Amino acid sequence: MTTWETVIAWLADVGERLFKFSRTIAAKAYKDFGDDALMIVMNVALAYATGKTGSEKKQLAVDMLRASAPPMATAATWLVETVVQMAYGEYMSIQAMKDTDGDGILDWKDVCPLLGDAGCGVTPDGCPVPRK
Ligand SMILES: [Ca+2]
Repeated sequence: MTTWETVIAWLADVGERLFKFSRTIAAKAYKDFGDDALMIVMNVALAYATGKTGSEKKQLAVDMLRASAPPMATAATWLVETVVQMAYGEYMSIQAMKDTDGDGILDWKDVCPLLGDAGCGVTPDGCPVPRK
């Protein structure tokens, strides 16, 4: 189970515990709530790569999630904030594992993140070895 799958399972469990009258519906709503949070965090990060501080982006994500979340989830402010916080953690770990050009050198240590293996291998810092 990945960290995010654990978060989603936890949310489904929160939904079930809080809303015993309709466990299945609540668990599903909370799982979707978690997925929405991750999507919102990713979209905010893409839209505001520059120009907003981390806490401004987090607040924006909290507001957007609150606006789109199921009413039973928005009742608890702490839950919206906690889920956004966890979605940020997941987003950061996805970013940390990203290899855009697929050359096996992760983006964060790839000097040429968009130039992969052009047929002659890549250097240890991720740039294509020039054709001889
Ligand atoms: Ca790479």
